[in-house]
Amino acid sequence: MGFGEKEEALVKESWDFMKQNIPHLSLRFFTLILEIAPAAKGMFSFLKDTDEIPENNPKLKAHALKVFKMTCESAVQLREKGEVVVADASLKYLGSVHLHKGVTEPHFEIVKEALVRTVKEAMGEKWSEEMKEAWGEAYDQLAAAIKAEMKAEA
Ligand code: HEM
Ligand code: ISQ
Repeated sequence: MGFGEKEEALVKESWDFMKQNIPHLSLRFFTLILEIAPAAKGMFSFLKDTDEIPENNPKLKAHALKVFKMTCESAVQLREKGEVVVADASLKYLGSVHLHKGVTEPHFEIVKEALVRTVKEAMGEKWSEEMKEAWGEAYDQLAAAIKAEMKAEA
């Protein structure tokens, strides 16, 4: 599937809607990641020493928000420029962080699943198969760019 005006509009529309509920959604996103892959917990510095997912961990929220926002913004850039661009962190830096945290290929699928499910839950009746495809595509493009930087540094 390509990423055109329609896909961009779907991602933007759902992102605008989800913005109203960031604290809840970031927690939900993260909870889903750990539900799908409990072992991933040890990778996150802000969770290592806790037994449960903190309800009110500012670092967790800030991080999860960044991931959402970055996926959405890179989706817009993707359509406008035809390439992945990330705003406040360079791709090289993101590649490096994930490489050193031990993130591997299968992890990217887990985070994708959690992201798509979070959007689905948030959108309720507004959710559609097209929306799923659009977020999936936006995520895949960003993930591919991060993975390419990881390979380059490894
Ligand atoms: C850190 C984004 C995929 C695990 C980060 C940071 C961002 C980010 C923005 C914070 C970097 C910083 O400011 O220091 C993304 C995006 C992804 C992605 C956009 C996919 C498109 C993944 C995957 C995993 C993962 C698949 C594995 C489960 C981590 C970990 C950190 C991190 C462990 C470090 C957290 C810490 O302890 O500070 N990611 N990430 N990320 N990410 Fe991801
Ligand atoms: C970092 N990378 C990917 C997903 C994340 C979700 C929540 C917090 C931090 C993250």
